[in-house]
Amino acid sequence: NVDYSTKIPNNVNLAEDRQVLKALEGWHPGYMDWWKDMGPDGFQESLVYLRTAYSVDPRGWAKFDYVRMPEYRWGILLAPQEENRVIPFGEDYGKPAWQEVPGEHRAMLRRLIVIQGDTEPASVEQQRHLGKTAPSLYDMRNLFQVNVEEGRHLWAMVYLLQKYFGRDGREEADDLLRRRSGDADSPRMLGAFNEATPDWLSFFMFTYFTDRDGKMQLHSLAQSGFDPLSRTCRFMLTEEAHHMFVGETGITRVVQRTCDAMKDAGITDPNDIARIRALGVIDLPTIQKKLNLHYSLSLDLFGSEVSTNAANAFNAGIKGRYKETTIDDDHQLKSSTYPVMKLVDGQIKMVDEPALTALNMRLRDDYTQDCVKGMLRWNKVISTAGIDYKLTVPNTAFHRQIGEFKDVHATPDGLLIDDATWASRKNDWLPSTADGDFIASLMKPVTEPGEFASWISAPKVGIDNKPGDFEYVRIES
Ligand code: BYC
Ligand code: FE
Ligand code: FE
Ligand code: FE
Repeated sequence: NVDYSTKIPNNVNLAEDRQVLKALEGWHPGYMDWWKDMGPDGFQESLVYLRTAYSVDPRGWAKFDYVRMPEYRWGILLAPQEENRVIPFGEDYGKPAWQEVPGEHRAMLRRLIVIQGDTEPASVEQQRHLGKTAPSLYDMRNLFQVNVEEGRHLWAMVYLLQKYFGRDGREEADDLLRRRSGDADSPRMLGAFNEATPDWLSFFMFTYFTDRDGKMQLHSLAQSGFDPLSRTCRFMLTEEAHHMFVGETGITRVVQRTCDAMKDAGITDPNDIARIRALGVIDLPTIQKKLNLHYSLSLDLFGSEVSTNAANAFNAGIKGRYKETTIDDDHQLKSSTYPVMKLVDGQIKMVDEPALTALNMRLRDDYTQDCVKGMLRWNKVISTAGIDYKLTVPNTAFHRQIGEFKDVHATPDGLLIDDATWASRKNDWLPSTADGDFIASLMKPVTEPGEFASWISAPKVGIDNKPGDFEYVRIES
């Protein structure tokens, strides 16, 4: 059900939507220029064993084959239209979902689509140098799979902008190719997307924690009363699952390798850092520091705990809650409250706020629960190895740049501390320059099929059930 006859594969009948097809075809060369400048560095000619979406049927939407990334068929894929779908929350609760942009919510809707769209190319930019230090061809392939799909997510938002927002939509689409992650003059819109992803441990943390913000936000937008946005996000979520798989299994494999090496060397103390590092693996406390960094950066992506933007988007029927349709309440939040973590007289306290303004906090709580679930696996590996150590998410107040705690310092345990204490202890909680240098020293590329770098164990199963020594990337092509 996907039309591959047009230059832009799609299931939205672009062949008969000439104006939008023309707009997208006009945008295409700029996208290709961007991909060549800012996409994976050094591997544009390599053949990569990638999956390409060929339908939106959850069972079997993908086809695997060797593809040169610039020839990847980035397409427009929306989940099927649900018959008689209604707006599931807000002031227009129960009315038919919008197939066109409701005029009074146009600016808000455009803004959310632009912000969502902006993160997708940003992550590709952040990760563009990682191919050169991939710990295996398997990992390299997964990186590139994530990258082409983030590229497709950009296409998904650009389609909405060009189809539904006319001239200003086209301008926004052009701007999405103009901004650059970390650029001083024209940065990406959200904080975490201007941070570096310097090494593969960061990449795995990013796909675990930051792509998971993507999951939560996409779930909220999938509830949208604006049906084309909802359908787009529903399909994007099926791709997102793989990104988080890459993060979860990536960290599991790093932890596994560390524990195995410690066991082989007869080391039981996880804080025996010099000896552990000498084994060519990453010590658990350093993994915890990276976790602290990426988790706290990702919490910032939820915006302020108390937000009128969030309340307005909910009232408008534009952005709902995680699993909105399964929540048993009025879906309007007329009188309910929600407990919000706040700074009151220099102390961290839970305060009941109107649920409507506390929606960012609620989504963030759902996010934290989701994060913690996958982490059980990492801790299982550690405890099975007989090592007394536990990875945990830091307190919400730790290392924040957005929201209630942006002006204070807190320990990972949530103890408020002064500037001097923070300055002297910071390197115990966040990766230091020395930690970064050590990790960087391990980032030696491994390109022999079936082989893995010293600091990460092999995956349990291959992609598309391929054997362990499968050549996922043919670098010389
Ligand atoms: N950095 O009321 P507030 C993904 C701004 S990730 C910089 O507190 P609001 C992916 C905010 O824009 C998912 N600025 O928050 C993952 C506002 O500015 P204005 C991306 C920030 O609006 C991995 C002001 O502060 N999708 O897909 O309720 C790889 C006050 O805002 C930040 C979305 O985020 C920040 N962290 O919520 C690839 C969904 N936080 O208007 C992809 C769409 C806030 O005063 N976006 N600000 O100039 C949204 O739903 C909302 O915009 C936010 C913020 C949740 C981000
Ligand atoms: Fe994405
Ligand atoms: Fe990051
Ligand atoms: Fe993603």
